[in-house]
Amino acid sequence: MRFLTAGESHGPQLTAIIEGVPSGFPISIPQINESLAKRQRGYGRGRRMQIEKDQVEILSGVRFGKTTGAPITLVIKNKDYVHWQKIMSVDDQKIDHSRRVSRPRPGHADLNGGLKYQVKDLRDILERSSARETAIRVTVGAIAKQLLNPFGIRSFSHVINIGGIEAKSFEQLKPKNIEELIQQIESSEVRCADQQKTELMKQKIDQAKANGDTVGGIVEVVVFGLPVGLGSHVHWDRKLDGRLGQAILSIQAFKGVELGMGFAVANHFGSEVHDEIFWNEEKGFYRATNRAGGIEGGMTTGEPLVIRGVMKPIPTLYKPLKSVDIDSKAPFEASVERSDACAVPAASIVAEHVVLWEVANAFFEKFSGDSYIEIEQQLKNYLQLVRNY
Ligand code: EPS
Repeated sequence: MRFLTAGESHGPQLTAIIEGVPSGFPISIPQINESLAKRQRGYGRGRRMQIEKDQVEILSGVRFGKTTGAPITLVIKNKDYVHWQKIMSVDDQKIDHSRRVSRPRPGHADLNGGLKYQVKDLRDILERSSARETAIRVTVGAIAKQLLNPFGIRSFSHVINIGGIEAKSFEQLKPKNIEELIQQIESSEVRCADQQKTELMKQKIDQAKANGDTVGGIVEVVVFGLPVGLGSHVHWDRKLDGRLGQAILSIQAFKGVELGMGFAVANHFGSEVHDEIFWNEEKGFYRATNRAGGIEGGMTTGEPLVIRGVMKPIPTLYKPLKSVDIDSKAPFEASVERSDACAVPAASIVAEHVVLWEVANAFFEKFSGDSYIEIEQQLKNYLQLVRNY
């Protein structure tokens, strides 16, 4: 499968076209909208989120609630567009430069993009580099989620650090009841299972906001029910961990990614890092630990996939940062722009959905076919082979 997205932050809409989706998979629009609503929530979001009410429209590829095998077109309308029609006009007769940007904001794509594309209105860059685009990527991931659902593959995401306030990771939580954990995450305004840490994280966001500043953090995504052997060891671009790394780092403002123990492996001996292999009649092959985060040799192990990403504090600050005007070359202190103080909770939803897209792609490479029935049969055969190995 593949997809493209298009659309500007203050343009009329965001669009995605997904190609290669097999037929016969149920698609629920309310389920996609639920993912979109979760991405819009979260303590620390700015005024823009009060304007938008993201709802997906499906314009092709789904009929009577099921995929047909044809390309799926997804659209989210930008409600804020009504205020930006002149500024974002396609027509060269209606040029309005009143919101021209000549002052590149440190930490954004503005300056590099302006130099690279040789545009003198940096709005041309910021409109597309904006994290508004993550809304449409969540819809793509929400389709992937529904393609994986019939095979018992489930996921969740949560926040384990905001501005240095750390909460337990999935491995540290060792939850006995996943549904309970998910409920705790969903009831937290920052998507953190720990109530006390939720309050501390909110205080940190308030503190940043009061100072005209922003905070980043760490999100974690967990995917269960994966069969062994998605991805491959044979080539660089077939390794699932490499592909997941690309997916996470492609999210606006993400600066790092780790799987399982991640960077902490540097502090340990090999005997403390690797997952020993066991076998019994009931489970077949299994590991008693999951330090690898569910991937070895670029392939899934059958244990839960555990991946984290770190998001930098949003670079649009009320507190001015030094920069240089592209016309006068004179230094200035960046002007005030509307912004979020923290978008880490939203980013955890984005991370989950980009991960699900990569997982779904790897799944359909292994179990390829044009229809649900074909794919289901292949999975059954393969699981039998694994069982009898
Ligand atoms: C963003 C800036 C803000 C955020 C936006 C991402 O938008 P605006 O410039 O319109 O105030 O609200 O995020 C979204 C619109 C969204 O849907 O997540 C940026 O510069 O990246």
